Amino acid sequence: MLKLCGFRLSNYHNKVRIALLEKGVEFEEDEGCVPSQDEAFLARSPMGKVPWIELDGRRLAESDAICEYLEDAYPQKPLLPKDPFARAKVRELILFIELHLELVARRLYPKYFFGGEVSTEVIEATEKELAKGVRGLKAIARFSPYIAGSELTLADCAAFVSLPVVTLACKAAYGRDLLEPLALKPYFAMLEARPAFSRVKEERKAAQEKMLARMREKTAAAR
Ligand SMILES: N[C@@H](CCC(=O)N[C@@H](CS)C(=O)NCC(=O)O)C(=O)O
Repeated sequence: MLKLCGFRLSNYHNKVRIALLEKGVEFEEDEGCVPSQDEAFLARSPMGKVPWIELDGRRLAESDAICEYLEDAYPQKPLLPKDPFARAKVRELILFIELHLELVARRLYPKYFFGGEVSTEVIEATEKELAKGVRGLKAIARFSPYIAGSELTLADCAAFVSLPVVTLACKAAYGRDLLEPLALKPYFAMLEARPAFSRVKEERKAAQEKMLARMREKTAAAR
């Protein structure tokens, strides 16, 4: 059986989980895979990242490659349109969400999520880059009602897991949500009405609570 490896706080892991659940693919999950540059980990995931999938002794990394594989292997419930141009438009949306927004916002995470340092120059430059990404996504997103149009697609899976993290980072860094012009609230509420989306969101929350409890225990033990 297909095995998804990663952890439930990862937006990329959760994107693949939603796609699997929406498509009704049976899978097992190894949710204890925390990114690492250790040799043993790199032997399973060459970039030391999550997620990846394992199937019949083979491995596949990169969430977009995994989602495309799922689309080819389990076409029954499609998450990409049939028309080649419409398919490319969905991929364009995913790139805007991940490359021009989430990966840009990620420069802020060391300071605002992990208690590290990020220079003022980087914080300011990131704000400008994010504004460009928001403008770009607003220009191509349809929200009618899904982000690519009338059908649910992989772009909705990507938006649902990545854009809230960008919002969190923006609020922490700039005191406001740079994604505001996208007016995402009703769109997310619509997606959350779907069992796959709400389940992944709930399980992400549970994983976060578990991690925070573990951290509290560790701090208490160190005192
Ligand atoms: N492009 C990759 C990104 C995966 C990714 O960055 N995952 C994060 C967790 S959300 C990770 O493994 N980070 C550890 C690292 O970058 O070393 C994908 O789509 O799968």
